[in-house]
Amino acid sequence: ALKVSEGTRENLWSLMNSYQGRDSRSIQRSIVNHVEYTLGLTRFNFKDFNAYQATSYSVRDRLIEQLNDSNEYFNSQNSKRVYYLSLEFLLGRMLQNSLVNIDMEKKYKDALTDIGFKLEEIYEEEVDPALGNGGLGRLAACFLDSMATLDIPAMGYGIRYDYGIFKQQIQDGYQVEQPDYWLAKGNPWEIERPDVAYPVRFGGTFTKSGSGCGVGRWEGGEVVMAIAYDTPVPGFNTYNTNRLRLWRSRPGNEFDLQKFNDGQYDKSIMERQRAEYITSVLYPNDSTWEGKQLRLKQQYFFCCATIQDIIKRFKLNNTNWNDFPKLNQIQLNDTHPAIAAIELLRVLLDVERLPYDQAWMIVTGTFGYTNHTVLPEALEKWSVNMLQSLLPRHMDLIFFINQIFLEEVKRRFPGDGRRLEVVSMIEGWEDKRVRMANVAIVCSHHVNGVAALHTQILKASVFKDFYEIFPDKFLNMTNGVTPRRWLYCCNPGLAQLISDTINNDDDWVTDMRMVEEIAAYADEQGFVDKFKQVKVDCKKQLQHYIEKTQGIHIRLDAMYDVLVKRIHEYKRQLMDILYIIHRYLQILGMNEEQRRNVVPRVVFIGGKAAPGYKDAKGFIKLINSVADRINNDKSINDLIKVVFFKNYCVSNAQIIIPAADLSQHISTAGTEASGTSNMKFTMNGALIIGTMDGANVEIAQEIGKENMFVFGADVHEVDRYRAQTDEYRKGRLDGRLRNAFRAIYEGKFGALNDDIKGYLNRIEAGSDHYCLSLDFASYVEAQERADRTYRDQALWNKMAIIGIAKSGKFSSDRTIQEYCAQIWKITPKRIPNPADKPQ
Ligand code: GLS
Repeated sequence: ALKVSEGTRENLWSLMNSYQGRDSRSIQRSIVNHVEYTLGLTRFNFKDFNAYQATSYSVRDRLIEQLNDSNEYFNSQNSKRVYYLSLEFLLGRMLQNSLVNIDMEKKYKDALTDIGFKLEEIYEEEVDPALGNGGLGRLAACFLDSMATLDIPAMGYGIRYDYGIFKQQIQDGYQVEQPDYWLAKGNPWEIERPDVAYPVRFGGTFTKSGSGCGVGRWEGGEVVMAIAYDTPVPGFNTYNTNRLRLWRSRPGNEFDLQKFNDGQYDKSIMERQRAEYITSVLYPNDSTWEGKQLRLKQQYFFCCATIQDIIKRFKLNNTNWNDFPKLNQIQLNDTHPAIAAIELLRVLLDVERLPYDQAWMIVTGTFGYTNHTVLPEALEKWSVNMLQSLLPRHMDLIFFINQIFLEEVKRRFPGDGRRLEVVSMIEGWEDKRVRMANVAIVCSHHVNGVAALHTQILKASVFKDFYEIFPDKFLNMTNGVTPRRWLYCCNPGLAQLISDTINNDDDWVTDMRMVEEIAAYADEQGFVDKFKQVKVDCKKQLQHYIEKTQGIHIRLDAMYDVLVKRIHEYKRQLMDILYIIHRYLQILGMNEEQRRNVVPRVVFIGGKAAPGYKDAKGFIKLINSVADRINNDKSINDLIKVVFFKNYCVSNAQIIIPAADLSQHISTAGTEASGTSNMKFTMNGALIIGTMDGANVEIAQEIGKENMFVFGADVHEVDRYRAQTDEYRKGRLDGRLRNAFRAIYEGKFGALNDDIKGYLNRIEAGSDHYCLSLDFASYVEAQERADRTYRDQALWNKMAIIGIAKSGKFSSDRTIQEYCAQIWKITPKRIPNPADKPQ
C-alpha cells in the first residue's frame, strides 16, 4: 500500500479542506462543478432534477470523506465491528437525511436559494430507493442510522436489486403492479467499487478428505462475480459515517471461449445474462416465504461475498482466528441470510483448514439471529435436493452439524423423540427440507424477538423446545425507529416546538427520553395551541398531496383516521373496511339532529399486497368499491370520506404519519411481531386504536392505556376462540358484521368479486382464523370512544402530547444500545473530531 509522508499528508488534508468549505460560495461551487463535470451539463441551464443530482453529488463528496476517515480510523485501531446482514434495506430518500445528519441543511438551502433553486422542491426529485417490503426492511434502515449516530463501527450488507418493491397503481379498484426500475436515472448516492469483487460458486461437485466433516474441495459449477456498491451512512451530530455495501451480480470472469468459438455466440452471452438475473429483483413478499431457487441463489450470493469481504478486512490486522468473534459480530436479519453461518464454517474448514471444534466455536461466537415473525408461512424451508445441487458442501455441513447437535440433545433429554423431531434442522422423510430457523438458532450465540410479547411467544411456543435447550440464548430487543427521519425530518414543525419548549436545542434528537419534558405542557394552552397548529399544517400538506396525486379533495376539519401497512389478513384491513360500512349504514339511518353529532372522518387505508396474494388483493378492491360508493353519496355530506392511499412507501409515509389523528394497529393478538409504524405515529402525536399485540403492548405501558383506544381479545382469548368449532363461532357471529356482509352481498358497493364473497362466506360459516367476529364488538366500542374523545379536543390533544412525550423508549438508538450491550458486546468508538486534522 502507498505510504505517504507526513508532509504530503498535510498537503492532502488542506487540499480537501479548501474543497469542502462550509460557506455558501464553496457549496455553490461544488454543486455547479458537478453540474458541469459530472453531469456534463451547462451551469447556465439545468433543471430541478439536475440540481438534485448535483446537490447529491456535492453532499456525497462530504460523506465519502467522512466514510474514508472513519474507516481508516477503525482499521488503525483494529476496532471491533458489527455487520448487519439483511436481504432488505428500505432506505427512503437520502438527500434530506444526509444534510440533516451532517448539520448542513440550512447552509445548502441558502446556497441553493441564491442560485435560484428551492431545496424543498429538489428533495421531491429524488426517487425513493425501495429495496425492501415493509417493517423488516425499514427496521434495517433505522438501525443503520442509529449505529452511525451512536459511533458504532458497523456495516450493512445486502443486495443491490435493479428492481425494488413494485409501484402500486389502482385500476378499476384493483392493484396493478408496475416495475420499479429505480436506477433508470442513475443513483448519485452509491459508489461503484469494481475493485471490490468476489467470485461466488453455485453447483459443481465436492470431494472430501479426512474423517468427520473432513476437508472439502468444491469445484466446477457456475461462477458469478459479486461487485460492491457502497452507500455512505452518516451519523447525526458525529463525524462518524458507516457503510452500506450492496452486492450486484455480474458474469464470472471465465467467459466460455470454447462455446464462443464453436459458434454458440448467443448461448454464451445468455449464460452471462443469467448471472445478472441473480440481483435483478426484490421478492415482493412480506411475512410469507417465497421458495424459489432464485431466492436461494440471492441469499447465498450475498452471504458468500459478504463473508469473503469480512474475512479480508479481519486479515488486514489479524492472524489469530480465535480473535474473530471478539472483533466481528454478524447479525442475521431474519433467516434470509442464515446460510452465511454455514458459509463461514465452510471457509474456516476448507479454505483456512481449521479444526472443526475451533471453526464451530468461531461461528457460534460470531452470529446473532433476529426472528421477525411467528407466522408459520414465513418460516423458510429449503428442499434438501435443491440445496444439494446448488450448494453441495453446505448441505453436507448442515447434515454434519445437525447430527452433532441432535446427539447432544439426546444426551440431555433421553427418550424425548418428539423433541428431536422438532429441533432437527431437517424435516420430512421423502421430501426432506432444511428448516433455516433451526440452523440459525443452533449457529447463533443469541436469538432475539422484536417486542416483549413476541419474544414470549417464541419462548413459549414457536421455539419452546429450543428455549428449553438453550435458555440463555433467547432475549428480547424491542424494535425502535430513528427519530431523525421519523420526527426531525418528517415533522419539522413539531421538532421545532419540542426544541423551543424544552430549551435544549436539538439534544433530544439523539436522546429521545428528553422529550418526556413536554408532558408537563400537555395542559398549557399556549403549548397546546402551537401543537394544534403543527397538526393542522401537516394535515394541509397531506390534503395537498392527496389532491395532487389522487385528485381527491378532502376536508381539513375531519378526523384523519389512518391504516397504512402491507395488506395482510392478519393485519385486518378487512375489519376496518367492514367497520366503515357499519358506520356508513348507521349514518344513513340517522336524522339531521343525530348527524350533527357525528365526527367527520377521512379514512385512509393504504398498503401493497404481495402480487400472488389473492385475498389481500381482494381487500384492496373492496376498499376501493366502498370508497367509490361512500365518496359519491352526497346524502352523507362528507361525514365519511374513504381514500385508498396509493403506493404507500417511505417517502409518502413521511407525509401521512405526521398528519394522522387516529392510527390503526389492529392485528389479531399474537400475529404482529412488533410493528414499527405504531411508534412513528405515536412520536408524531397520533392516537392509537389497537389490539394488545406486538409493540402496542409496550406502547401502552409507556404512555398509559388510558391514552390509547385499546380493544380486542388477548393472545389467550384468541387461542381459546380458535380452539372452538366452526359451529360455535357461526352461532356467535356479530350482528353488525352480518349487516355489513349483507350490504356487500346486495351489491351496495358494486358488483361483487367472487373471491371476496367466498372469503366473507367462510367467516359467516365460522371459519374465522383472524378473529374478526370475536373482536368486532369491542372494535366498534373503541371507535366510539375515539369519537367521543375527539369531540373533546382538549382531552384529545393532551393524550397526543403525552404520547409524544412518552415515546422515548421507541427510538432505535435505545434498541441499538441494547443490541450493543447484550448481544454484540461492543462499545462506541468516537472518531476524533475533524477539526483535529492538520489544517
Ligand atoms: C416483520 C413483522 O411483521 C413486523 O411486525 C416487525 O415490526 C418487523 C420488524 O421487526 O418485521 N416481519 C416480517 O417478516 N416483516 C415485518 O415487517
